[in-house]
Amino acid sequence: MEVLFATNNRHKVEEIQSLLTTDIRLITLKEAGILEDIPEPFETLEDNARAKIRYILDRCSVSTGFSEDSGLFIPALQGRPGVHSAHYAGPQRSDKDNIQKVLTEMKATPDRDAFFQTTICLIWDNKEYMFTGICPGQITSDPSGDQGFGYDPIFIPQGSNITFAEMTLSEKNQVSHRKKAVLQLIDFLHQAKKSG
Ligand code: ITT
Repeated sequence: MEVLFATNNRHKVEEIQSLLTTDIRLITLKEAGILEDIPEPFETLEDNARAKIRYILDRCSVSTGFSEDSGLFIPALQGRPGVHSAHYAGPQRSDKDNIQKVLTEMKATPDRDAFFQTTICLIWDNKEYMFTGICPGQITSDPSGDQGFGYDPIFIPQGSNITFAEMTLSEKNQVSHRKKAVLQLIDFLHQAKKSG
């Protein structure tokens, strides 16, 4: 089974591809011949995920696919960076600048709780399905590790004592928000394949 994944983020492709069973192959935007940036103008992950996959399906000959929108939510910062995680420090989308902005805003904050959330929007047979995964954890006071992407160097998932960026891909995949959402997607695709 081939499914289009509407993202320009190569780390997301890598993480999700490594979670999929061998009977599901991702078609990337590059393979579909789409190289443009996908707009994500809304204030919720659900609305942005829906907008991304609809934008891409309108532009290619494929009728089935999914997108995901994700972000880091910090209650002590009233939920920021949230849906604005990718360009929190500005349009240049620098992971380093985003991390620095979060650490500066949290300097005097003892409450280090945070969570990552991924929301996947699948369009299948003209219908829309949403799958959500959450990973709770804590924000460190300094960045540590060089694996992964985004805010991985400052996020320690619950039950661990190292950051996502100090983990291998398979260690991160055991507990990540993305994995929790992808497992629901895989379940759905397997059921759909059986019944159709
Ligand atoms: P697409 O829209 O093309 O899929 P993107 O990078 O713009 O790619 P999002 O709009 O969903 O993706 O932004 C999510 C941002 O949240 C991402 O750029 C990171 O800064 C952060 N993020 C999401 N998941 C993360 C993870 O597993 N580890 C670290 N940071 C993550």
